[in-house]
Parts: sequence; structure tokens; C-alpha cells
Amino acid sequence: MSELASTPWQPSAGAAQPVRIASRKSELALAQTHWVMEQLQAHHPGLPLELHTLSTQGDIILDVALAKIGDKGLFTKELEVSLLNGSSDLAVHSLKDLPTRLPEGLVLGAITQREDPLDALVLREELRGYQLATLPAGTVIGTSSLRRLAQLRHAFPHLHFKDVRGNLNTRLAKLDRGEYDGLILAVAGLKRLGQEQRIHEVLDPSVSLYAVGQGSLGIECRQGDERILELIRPLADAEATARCLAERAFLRALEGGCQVPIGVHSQVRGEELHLTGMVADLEGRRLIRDTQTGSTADPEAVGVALAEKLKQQGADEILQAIFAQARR
Ligand code: DPM
Repeated sequence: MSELASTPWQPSAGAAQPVRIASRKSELALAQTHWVMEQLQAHHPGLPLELHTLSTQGDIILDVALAKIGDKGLFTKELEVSLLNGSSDLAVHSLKDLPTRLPEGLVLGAITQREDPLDALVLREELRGYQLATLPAGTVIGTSSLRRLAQLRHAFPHLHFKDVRGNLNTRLAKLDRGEYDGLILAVAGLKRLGQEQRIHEVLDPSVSLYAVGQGSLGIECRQGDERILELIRPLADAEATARCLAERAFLRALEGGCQVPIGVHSQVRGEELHLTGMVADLEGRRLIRDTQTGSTADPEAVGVALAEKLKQQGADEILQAIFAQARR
């Protein structure tokens, strides 16, 4: 912390320095950040909080497919810069948007309790009653997630997939205007925006594994900022932390970012952590999937071991081909 925070005239309790919270401006980001602020307020009554909203590259570049921008930290970098230059104290992210390697000097201070991590199908009203398996051939499904694309192409080759960008409400509006017949979206985001009633089908993990960290929030802060680390500690959820650390270690070991077809499914049963992971090619032709069990005491070891298993089955080859294609 800066020397300012401990100047002698500052009473130790009471008039505390406001905690400056960095957030993106989208409706979903603000809903998530407000939830974090409520939690902080509940655990530390009277703690002054200040909201700083920022736009990230991902909010500004809206006309290019995510996979083509492909920059790591598309939705997080500007928030991290504000932490590093001292203009904010903590940043709230959708954990799945946060790269698995953080910039020097920043840490993941807390991983919050997880909302439902599964993906969902939202259809045009006229198609109510259909499911992915029963939709007519050629039905147009919007997603710009290579992970969703690869798995759904694999399971439902009769469907047609089309890129879609923009925040959640923009996407739903495009669906309602008839630009798509359906969309694949995270259950968590729909729930947080009160749009849960629009879900037609929740995708079973046997069909589609979710993104690393999906449904959890990551609170990032400066390494060694003990005051902030102490304040956010009560927001950490032990089970979500074990699961997400395992998932992130898996993704890190595969050198995967948010733009590779990699999915996971994790469960904690007692002291045991079960992690399933998959790597697929973009066409959904090859799909490698396996499971690793280990101890919740060392979740990252479970993720690393699972990555090793998938590499032995050819995951590296698939990912190298995708990286080579992306560079072209
Ligand atoms: C990342 C992906 C997507 C977001 C890629 C993926 C989805 C992009 C798309 C890394 N970030 O999931 O394979 O479908 O076109 C995003 C959403 C949420 C956080 C929206 C969503 C809300 C859910 C959460 C975008 N980031 O996935 O429907 O907080 O986990």
C-alpha cells in the first residue's frame, strides 16, 4: 500500500480510505460488480466503496469475431492497468474472461461462489418446444465461442453456426429481430440479468463442457496489498476456488487462452476433486476428453495431470493446428 494510507493523522478505524472498484460498464459486468459491493458492505459495514467503470478493448471492438481479435485479456486489460497504476484497488471480472497468467504484480485475491456454470440454448419464440437434437436442419445458432462451436458441431452436425458479438442484451435483441434462430449463452449471465426464463434447454456436460471459470467471479488486486486482500477474503468460496484453480491450471498447462476449443466440468465430492476436460478441433471432428481425480488440497495438480493425459492423446497436435490457422 502507498505511504499515504498510513499517514499519522489517519484514524486506524472509522474514516477508512474508500475501496476503489474497477468494473466494465456492460449491464452484466455492473450486475456482478454490484453483487461484490453488496457482499463487501455486508461483511464490512460502513466501508466506503467507490465504483470506477472502464471500457475494455472487447467493449469497443464489436464488429470483429472474437476469435480473430484473439488478444489475451480483451475484457480485462484496462482494468488491470488501473490496478497497476494505482487508480483502483480491486477489479471484478467474469473469471472466464481472465487470462490464466496474470500480469506481474497482480493476484487473484478471491474466487467467489459459483453460479450455474453450464451453457444454455435460447431460441426464437416460434421455435419453442424444440431442443438442439430436434431442431430442423440448417437452423442458425449464434455463438462466437470456439469451444461451443466445436462441441456442438460434433454433437449436432445438422445445425448451422454463425458468429455473434455484443453484450448479452444486444445478442438477445439480434435473436428477437430474427438474425438468428437460437443462441448459446451461459446460464450464469442469463440468471444475473434476470433473463433465466428465456432458457429453452440447459446443455448437459455430456454434450458441452463449459469454459474454465465460467459462472465464477474473479477479484483481482495488487500483490501484497494486505488491506484489500483481507477485505475480500470473506468473499472467497472454498469449493469454487478449488474447482476453478484446477480448471485454470488445466488451461494454463495446455497454453490455451479463451479462444481455443477447451472445455471443463468439475465436481467436489468430500475431499476429492473430479475434473473432466476436452480439447477439440474447430470442425468438431476430433474431440479428446478425459477425467482426472485428485485432492481438493492441491487442485492445480489435478489440472496439470489432466492436461498431461490429454496431451498424450494428441491435444497438443490439435491446438498447434489451431494456433497455426489463427496466425494465417
Ligand atoms: C469467453 C467466451 C465467451 C465470453 C468463450 C467461451 C463467450 C463468447 C460467445 C472467454 N468469454 O465461453 O468459450 O459465446 O460468443 C462471457 C459471458 C459471460 C462471461 C457470456 C456467455 C457470462 C458468464 C460467466 C463472454 N464472459 O458466455 O454467455 O460469467 O461465466
